[in-house]
Amino acid sequence: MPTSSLPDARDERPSGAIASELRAGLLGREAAISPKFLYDALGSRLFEAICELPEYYPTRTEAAIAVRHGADIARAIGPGATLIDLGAGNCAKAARLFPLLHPAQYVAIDISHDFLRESIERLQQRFPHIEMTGLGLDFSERLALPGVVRAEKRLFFYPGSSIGNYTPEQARAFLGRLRAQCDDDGALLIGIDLVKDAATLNAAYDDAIGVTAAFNLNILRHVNQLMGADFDVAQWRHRGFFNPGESRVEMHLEAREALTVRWPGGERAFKAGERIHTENSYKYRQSAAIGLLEQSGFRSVHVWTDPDQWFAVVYARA
Ligand code: AVJ
Repeated sequence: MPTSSLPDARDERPSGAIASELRAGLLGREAAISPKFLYDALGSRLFEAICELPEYYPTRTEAAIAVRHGADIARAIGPGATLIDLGAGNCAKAARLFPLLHPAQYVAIDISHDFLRESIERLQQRFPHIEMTGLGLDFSERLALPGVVRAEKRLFFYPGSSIGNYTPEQARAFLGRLRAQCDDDGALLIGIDLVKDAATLNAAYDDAIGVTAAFNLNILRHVNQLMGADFDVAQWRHRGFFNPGESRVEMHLEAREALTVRWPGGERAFKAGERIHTENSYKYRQSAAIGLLEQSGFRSVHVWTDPDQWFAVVYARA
């Protein structure tokens, strides 16, 4: 009988640790907030809306690769995997793999625990025969998998180019931690966004109707809630642009006027035009993407891409 456990392993860090991480970021010479804090319940919904935008090419390009090469991908992986979905969100990408992949167990992990709970409840009704577990936790610094997660044939699934949120150095460390949790049959199926022209990238991260702006600004509401800060969203504007020197898109929030943000025990003054860095989204050349996986201890890397070479789906064996 399949079992389904709902997101219960909430972010295991005490809320004090989250507040001190946020404080350190806000007090840096260049203020920063980690992109993982974009995802509260509203942020997860806004990200779903971004994925529907005509300008935001990654989701539909990755989905087209999965449709076109799904049979090949499934053949490479084989049935009976322990499918571990990192940053599962609405679980839609994994759900489309189920009929091809026939996983033995599905483990969905996301920092946005309430959103994940609703997603996995819906999914368990659609696929009652697949054993499912939801874990509401932050896996960015360490990945502590509870005993319910099978050790055999783990397939870490990291779609959407979320790896781009890490610097290449951080990405190698993160992927190395996944590799260390694989047995000999373990593997990784990952989506990696590729370098392309700046106009396409700029439009994707600064869309015409302002959904990405809302997604970025919502981080301030979430931070207010997490650390008791008094950010006034109306005092900030969204910036999203490609930085070719670093091969990454950057998102920032820019102060519209001079202002001071206060929280229990501290404050930070911002000049007009001063920014908070909220996200990096690194874009790789295909050769660099393969190198990243090999340097993390994965091997026999197989790459599928779209005709424009905008996005890569990569399967790498442990
Ligand atoms: C979920 C990290 C892959 O970097 O494209 C979308 C997040 N930020 N629009 C990305 C995002 C702005 C997205 N990832």
